[in-house]
Amino acid sequence: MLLLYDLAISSYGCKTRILFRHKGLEWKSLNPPDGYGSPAYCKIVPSGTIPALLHDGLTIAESDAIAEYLNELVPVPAMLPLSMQDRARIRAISRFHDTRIEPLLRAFFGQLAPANRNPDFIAENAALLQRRFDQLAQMVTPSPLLDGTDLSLADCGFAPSFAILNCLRGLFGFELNLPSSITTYAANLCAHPSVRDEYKAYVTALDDWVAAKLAS
Ligand SMILES: N[C@@H](CCC(=O)N[C@@H](CS)C(=O)NCC(=O)O)C(=O)O
Repeated sequence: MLLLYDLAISSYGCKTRILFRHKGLEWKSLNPPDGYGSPAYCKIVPSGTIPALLHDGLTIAESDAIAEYLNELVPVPAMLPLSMQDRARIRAISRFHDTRIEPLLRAFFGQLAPANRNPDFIAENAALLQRRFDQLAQMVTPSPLLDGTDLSLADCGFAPSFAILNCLRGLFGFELNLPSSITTYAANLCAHPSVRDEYKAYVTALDDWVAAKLAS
């Protein structure tokens, strides 16, 4: 049995759930006891982060490590390309997403409560995000996904990030010209059979979470 410490609103959890679906795996999501980061949860997962996978005596955090583990556990459909160079390229894109794009999206969360809003911060963060998406467009040629027609490990994290981006743009109205190749990629990714239901569920969880923040 695969157990995942997770919450519906977790973007890295969503990344992992897309992988489960693509691999045809059944899993059970568990709420971290007392919430992520809590002393009770840190006793199980020392970093306190979600997602964390429990399987066959292994407890492992970090979504990319979980993704590689699942890809080895169930090799078909393969989510890494055949050649060593292409695998390195896909891993690099996944790291770029997790370390350069997602943290900028997350940085907007502190601006949700109307009383905390700082227009300069929002504009500056949007400019940084623009730079990262322009860089992404230089490093990838989606056709239609990052590794051609096969869903790869690098694609999974982008789905929740596109949901967050759509939500934040609607809310804050900041300037961002997503390169056209990335706009097309987002549409293709979110319509993929292994992604679309999880994407839809994530949008619902995100809308509920944002509504609660706006009311706070
Ligand atoms: N690098 C981690 C990031 C996971 C992460 O930041 N998860 C958030 C929830 S979506 C979290 O646990 N935040 C709590 C914390 O950073 O202490 C991964 O890829 O799993």
